Amino acid sequence: MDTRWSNHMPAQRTLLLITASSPAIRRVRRSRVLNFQQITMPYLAAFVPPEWKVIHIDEEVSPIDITIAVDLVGITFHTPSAFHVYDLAAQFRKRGIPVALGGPHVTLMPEEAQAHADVIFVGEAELQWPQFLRDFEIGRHMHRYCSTAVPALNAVPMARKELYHRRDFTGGRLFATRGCPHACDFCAVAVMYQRKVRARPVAAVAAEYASFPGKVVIFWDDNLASDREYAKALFRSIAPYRKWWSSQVSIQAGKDAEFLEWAAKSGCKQLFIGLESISQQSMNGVRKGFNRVEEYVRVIEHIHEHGIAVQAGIVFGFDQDTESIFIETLDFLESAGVQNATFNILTPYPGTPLYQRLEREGRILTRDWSKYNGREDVVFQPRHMSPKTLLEGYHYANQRFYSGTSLYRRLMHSPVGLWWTLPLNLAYALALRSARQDAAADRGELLVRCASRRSSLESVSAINASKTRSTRG
Ligand code: B12
Repeated sequence: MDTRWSNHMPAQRTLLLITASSPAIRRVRRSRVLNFQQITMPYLAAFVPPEWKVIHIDEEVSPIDITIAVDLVGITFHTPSAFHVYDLAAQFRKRGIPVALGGPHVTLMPEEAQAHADVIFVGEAELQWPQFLRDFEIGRHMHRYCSTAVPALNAVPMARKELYHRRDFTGGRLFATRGCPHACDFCAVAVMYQRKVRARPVAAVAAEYASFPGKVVIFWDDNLASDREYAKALFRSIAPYRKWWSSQVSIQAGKDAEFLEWAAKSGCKQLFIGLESISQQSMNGVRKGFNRVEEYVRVIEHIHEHGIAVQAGIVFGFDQDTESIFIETLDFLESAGVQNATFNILTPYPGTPLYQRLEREGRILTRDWSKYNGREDVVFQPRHMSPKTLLEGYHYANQRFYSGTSLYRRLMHSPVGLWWTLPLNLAYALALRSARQDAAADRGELLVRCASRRSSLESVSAINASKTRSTRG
């Protein structure tokens, strides 16, 4: 129990909520055209009693004034921002302002986070956060609140809209379900939510969906297809609002005609699918064998047939990946006519089974969490290539995917949503180019030259292809 804050509390208390994003992760993510708003803090604010004044600072939008007069600070953050947040926390605590930390990194690394905070929240906080605020008000709070049971989401409030700050070009964001039934080795969600999938009542989700004044809505669900019957009921109830929406789903969604039919009727314009890899061995190796690579083309076509675009989540660096994976993946994405892709370098987030295995095998190269960004740094020793090759292959993938030729091949193959996928692809191509120029300037170089890397990757691919041919022949 901590009783330090009970005295001299003003009648109205002020709570500062921070959505943290370190300068390093902002630099890494500068090529993202759409920088989506995180829900967490506007949502947690909805649990705060009305006597509190709540301020939300989203570091993607504005810097933090460390001299601000507040009674309590709450910070949410991902692993790459951890050191930055510990620094921020230290500055507030030096001024005698208590700091509460929560979010994925805290849940996965509680001992580390505890050393930098007055109070930490391990796991989901729907029950513990209001409890803590009550404890805080009477000056008797604990240092750690753990969610002992996963909370039901039957009666959770809508996030406070006035606390959204980012102009992310969407009209609204919400979540309908939480959790995912799968246990992929690299995914933090499986550890955070213990594979327990829960859903908000359809009517409550539909009411929040309808309450957004904008046309485009994002469902920030881990896997909106976790419970497909629930999802279909939800789609039927949001269809009358005639908005457009997108969400993340597992590959099973693409095999379910009724799911896709209702998704399309209710305004779904794009589905993000974690295809992860076109190597079945790689998928089997990280317990994502339910992704059947031989089904990818049919699944993508099926989604396209419903007028829905596909954004593929792709990860490079699995143990079975060799240098040819980059070219082969891009060949696949182009021939399948995928509209958008998010490429990631495999990153073993601490607390995941992947991290534990690589640590046992002595393959973790750094514990500098700021490098756990999945975009600019390789933090482990890949099995069949050097970290440098993995990084170059990742850059090659981005550059080729957003090149004019690739754009033409992909969008001509499937012109689904061409009117918006074309400008979005062009915007990404421009953003990537300017990010490359900034990166080159950061490093004091004139130009980042990937052309030579491309030709060397292509020669590796050609050698592999001829090897395969000669084996077959
Ligand atoms: C939406 C989302 C995004 C959005 C917005 C996030 C943002 N920072 O702006 C975008 C697309 C921008 C994004 C980016 C990234 N993301 Co992301 N993202 C998600 C996703 C799908 C949903 C998060 C969400 O809104 N959940 C709903 C809210 C209500 O839940 P919550 O945040 O967990 O909060 C609950 C508890 O954790 C707790 N809580 C959280 N914080 C706090 C703080 C306090 C004080 C308290 C009391 C409680 C508390 O209370 C809440 C209620 O229970 C999650 C998956 C997931 N389910 O977490 C991945 C996830 C969080 N992302 C992840 C990653 C890796 C990233 C990136 C690093 C990817 C990249 N390579 O660029 C970046 C980092 C961006 C950044 N600026 O830091 C990982 C995090 C792993 C980790 N160890 O940190 C996750 C878990 C995905 C995964 N499968 O592994 N992301």
